[in-house]
Amino acid sequence: MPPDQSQEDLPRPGHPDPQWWHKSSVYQIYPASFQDSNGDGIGDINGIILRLDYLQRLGIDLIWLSPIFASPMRDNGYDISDYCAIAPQFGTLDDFDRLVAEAKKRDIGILLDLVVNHTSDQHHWFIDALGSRNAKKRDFYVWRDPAPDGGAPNDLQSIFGGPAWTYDKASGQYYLHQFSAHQPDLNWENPDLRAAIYEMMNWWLDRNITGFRMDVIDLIGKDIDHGICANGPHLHDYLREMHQKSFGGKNVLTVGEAWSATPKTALLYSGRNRGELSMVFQFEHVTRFWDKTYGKWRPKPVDLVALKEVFNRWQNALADDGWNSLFWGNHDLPRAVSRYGNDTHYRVQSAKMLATVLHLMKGTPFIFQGEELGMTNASFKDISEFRDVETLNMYQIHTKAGLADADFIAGANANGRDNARTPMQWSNGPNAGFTTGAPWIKTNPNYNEINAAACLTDKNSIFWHYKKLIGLRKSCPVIVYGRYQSFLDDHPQCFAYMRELNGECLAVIANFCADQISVEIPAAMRMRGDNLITNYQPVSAFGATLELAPYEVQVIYCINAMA
Ligand code: TEU
Ligand code: CA
Repeated sequence: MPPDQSQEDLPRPGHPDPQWWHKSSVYQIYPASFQDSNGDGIGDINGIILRLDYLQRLGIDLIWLSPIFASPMRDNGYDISDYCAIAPQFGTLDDFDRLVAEAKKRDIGILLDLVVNHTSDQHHWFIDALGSRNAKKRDFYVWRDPAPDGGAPNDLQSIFGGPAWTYDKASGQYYLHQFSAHQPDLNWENPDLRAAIYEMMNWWLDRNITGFRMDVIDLIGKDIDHGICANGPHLHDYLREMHQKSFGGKNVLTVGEAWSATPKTALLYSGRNRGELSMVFQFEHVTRFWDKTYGKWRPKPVDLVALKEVFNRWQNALADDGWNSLFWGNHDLPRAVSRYGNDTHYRVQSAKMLATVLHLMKGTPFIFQGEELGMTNASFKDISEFRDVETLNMYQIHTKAGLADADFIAGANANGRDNARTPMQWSNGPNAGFTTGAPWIKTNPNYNEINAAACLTDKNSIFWHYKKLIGLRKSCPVIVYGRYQSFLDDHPQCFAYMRELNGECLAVIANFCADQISVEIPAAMRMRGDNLITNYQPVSAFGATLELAPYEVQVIYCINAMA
């Protein structure tokens, strides 16, 4: 939540352009799976309002709300049919206004999900555009003539599988959809379309939201005739225009989802004099461990040296300009503790370790619902249990091509999007306290053990560890602005780094494996100070060697170590 102007921080050493969101933590809510309030098995806005006290207790500053707009829900709301209406299963505009007001009372701001690379095929713009080349809204979408053989204009594939072009018989042209055929791409080259989007953004900004998460924003500047989808030639022009025409000067947070982002392009989006976005989500720590041919459906084990190389490169590249987002998971990714930690023998220890290593880096941390409980991947047995459009499409494609059912399901259980979408586990009551009805997607049976009620009563739980990290970011400038330096880059089990700001310093040493290890500590990290946070018994000094238990993390804070 942005502070009132009068309380605005004075510029502090360590950053030339301090922003209120530099010390914020964001919590992502996937509305269908968070809290059902009326027993229909689907989470809703009133359910979120019921849980605001819980979020306030956790200490987060902002909620990123995945889409809540009118939608046929082919892609759970990432297919919007009316940008200015709320999906009836989620509630009403009044409910939404109440959510904003109730969240504000708790110093929590709301970020809406801006999905403007595409709409639903049920959006009135597309319904108008379909069928005639002269339709008023025809040019709001991307149409091309068939190839000479009558087939698709080119062989571009949709991200959800199959061709990215669908034929409209009535008008004799194909329309582009980088996702499912029910999600036609908008034509950002059309200035009227752009104006309509900015108007819609301003309509929401006037309802007192605190910013936007921007869905696949790197796809809007495409040059499809030259085969360029992501990071196209017009992307940054559009983003600068969007900034000027909508949120610029409004003191909001904007984060663009950009699978194509590199440290270099991240500076174009988030550089302080660029007039574009606050930050982007980059995915190198995710895609680095995908298979070259089968992508996420055949995941590779996470290699710590490669993982550190990614984080270190991003921390260093955005040290003086731009800003990092920090996250392990979201609604498209597997559960953090299952992917990067150890959800069988060291679930609690590894979840706390992962949180610590990430939250003490420079950037704005994002927590995906249930991550603060150490929720784990779902393990579905049969394709009928999956709900995600991408998983279901890919199942058809891969099994038709000869992949065994069980192999596909193993891949989906490791990396599929439904892992993140099982209901939030509130208690050990029926359906984990998520609904009194039948949940739209199966609850993870481990809710008896893993749930919010149990975490809240156990002061050693993952929840309290997250709360502590969120609080530390608010009270320690070195966490927000300190210079990052990595150590032991080639060590296959240990993640080690320091942060330093005006003589204050922080040393973080973590064991990423299930063995006890003995680490030789680099000279610069040997120090005595206060233990800031740990998941085992606190140590207050790093000597020449350090014994670390499985997934142990130790953080020491001291003043003047480097002075
Ligand atoms: O995701 C973008 C996206 O490309 C993902 O679908 C991801 O690449 C995929 O899971 C990899 O296999 C955003 C939203 O976060 C996602 O939920 C939507 O489905 C998608 O855009 C379309 O709006
Ligand atoms: Ca409901």
